[in-house]
Amino acid sequence: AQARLLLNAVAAAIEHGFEARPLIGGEPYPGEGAAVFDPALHSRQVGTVLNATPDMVTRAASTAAAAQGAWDRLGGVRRAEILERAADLFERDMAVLIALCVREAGKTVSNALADVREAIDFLRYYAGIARADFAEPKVMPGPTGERNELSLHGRGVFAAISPWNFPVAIFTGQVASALAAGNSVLAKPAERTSLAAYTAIQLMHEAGVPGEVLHFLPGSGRVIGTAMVRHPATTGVVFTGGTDTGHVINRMLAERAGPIVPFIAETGGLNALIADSTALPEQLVRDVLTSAFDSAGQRCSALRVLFLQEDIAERVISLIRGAMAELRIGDPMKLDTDIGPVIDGNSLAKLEAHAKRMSREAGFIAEAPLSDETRDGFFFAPRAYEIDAISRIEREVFGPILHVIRFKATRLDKVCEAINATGYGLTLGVHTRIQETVDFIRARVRIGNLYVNRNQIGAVVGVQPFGGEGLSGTGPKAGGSHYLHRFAVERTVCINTAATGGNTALLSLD
Ligand code: UN1
Repeated sequence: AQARLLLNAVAAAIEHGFEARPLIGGEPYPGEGAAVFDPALHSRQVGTVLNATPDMVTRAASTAAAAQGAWDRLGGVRRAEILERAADLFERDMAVLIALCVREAGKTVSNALADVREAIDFLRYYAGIARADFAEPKVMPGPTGERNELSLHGRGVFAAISPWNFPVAIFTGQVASALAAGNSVLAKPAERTSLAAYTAIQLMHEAGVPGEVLHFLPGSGRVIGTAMVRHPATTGVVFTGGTDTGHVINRMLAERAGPIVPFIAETGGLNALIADSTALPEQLVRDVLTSAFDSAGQRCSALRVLFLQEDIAERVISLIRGAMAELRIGDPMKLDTDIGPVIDGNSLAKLEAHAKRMSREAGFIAEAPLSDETRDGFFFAPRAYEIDAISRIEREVFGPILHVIRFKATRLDKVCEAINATGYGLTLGVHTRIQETVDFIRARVRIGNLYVNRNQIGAVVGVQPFGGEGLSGTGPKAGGSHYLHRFAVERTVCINTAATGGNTALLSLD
C-alpha cells in the first residue's frame, strides 16, 4: 500500500512537466531549450532543459570566487547544518526525485529510490565529516611556549561534472563534498539528466546554500564542461564518467597557467567475478545476474566478466540461462520490472555493435526476452556470451552484457594477472568457501572494491568507500573519510605563547 502511495505521488509529479535552466548567483537565466524524452517511451516528453553558455560560466565563476571566503569562514558546523537540512528536504521531495530518475534516466522505481537515498546518505555523511574535521583547528603536539594548529579550508571554486547513471546520488555527492569542505561550486549535470539535477540544486538552495556559492550550468561537456575546466577561477575539478573524458580534462588542466589544479576522477571499470568450484551455484547465479544486469548494467561497478572454474562451469551456465529467461525487461515504473531501458540511442547502438561482434567471435549463452512494453523505447535485451580471454573486450561495455570465461583451478594466478592487465581496478567479486582463495586473490589483484560471496554493486556510503585504481580513477574514495580532504587545503598556524606570558590565548579586543 505504501509503495502504491509513493507511485501515485511519483505519477502526479511527472504529470506537470519539468524545466531546468541555468542558475547563477541564485538567478534563473534564459537559454536555448532542448526537449527531454523518456528513454522508455520515445514519444513521452519529460520536460525541457535550457542550456548555459560559456559567458554564463564566466559570470558564475567570478561570482563563485568572490563568495567562497565567506562560505569557508562560516565553518564546518554551520555548513553541516545546511547540508543536513538539504537531506531533510530531499526526503520531503523524494517522490519528485524518484519520478525524475525513472522518467528521465529510465531507472526502475527501486533503483531510483536507491539513487535518492544514496544522495541523502552523501549529504549527511559529508556533513558529519565537516563537523568532525572542518570545525575546530586540530592542535598539534609541540614544545611548551608554542601552540601549533592545523586547519582545513576550501580550495576555492570546484567544477563538478557528473554522469547520468546516478543522476541524483553522484551529482549531489560531488556538490555536497565540495560544499562541505568550504568551496564554491560550478555544477554541470550530465546532459541526459539535467532535470533531476536541477531539482537537487533547488533543494540545496532552499536548505540555505547561497546562490552565489552554488551555480547550476547545464549543457554539453564540450562547451560548458570545457569552459568550466579552462576558467582560471576554477581551482579544483571533481569528475565521474568515462576514462577517455578523464584524460581530456586532465590535458586541459595541464595546459593551464598558474596553480596546479587537483583533479578527482572516478572513471570506468572492466569488472570481473571469480568463482571457484566451492561456490554455491544458486547464490552465485543470483549475484551474477544482479551485478551484471541491475540498472541495465549501467553502473561503473557492474560485472562484465565472470571467471568460472571449469568443474562448475556447465552447471552454472545452465542456471544462468534459466535465470535470464525469467528476467522482466520493460516499463521501469512497474514494480515487478527487473530491468528498464538503456539511456539513449547512442548507447543502444554501441551495445548492439558489441553484441554483433560477440555473436561472431564468442559462444552464445543466452538472451533475455523483451516484453511488449519495450517496443517504443531504448531497450536492450541482456545477453551472455562465452569468450576465451578478457583481452577480447577492449574497453568498458556500459550495459547488460555478461562475458563468461572458464579457468582451471591451477591457473588462478593467471586469472589475477589477466584482470590486472586490463589496467582497470574498480570492483571484483569472489565466490568461494575457502579463505585461502580470498587471501590469494586479494594479495594479487589491484582493485578498489572487492566483494566476497555477494553481489558487487551498490557500495554503501560511509561503510564501503567506493572508487578504484589505474584506469578506474585517481581516488580518494567517495563516501570515505579521506574524500573531503582532497577538496581542501591545509593551513598550519604556529603561535608563540611564551610571548604572551605562557598563556595560550592572546588578548581579546572586547
Ligand atoms: C558509477 O556507476 O558511476 O557501488 C559509480 C555502486 C555505485 C557505483 C557508482 N556506487 O554500484
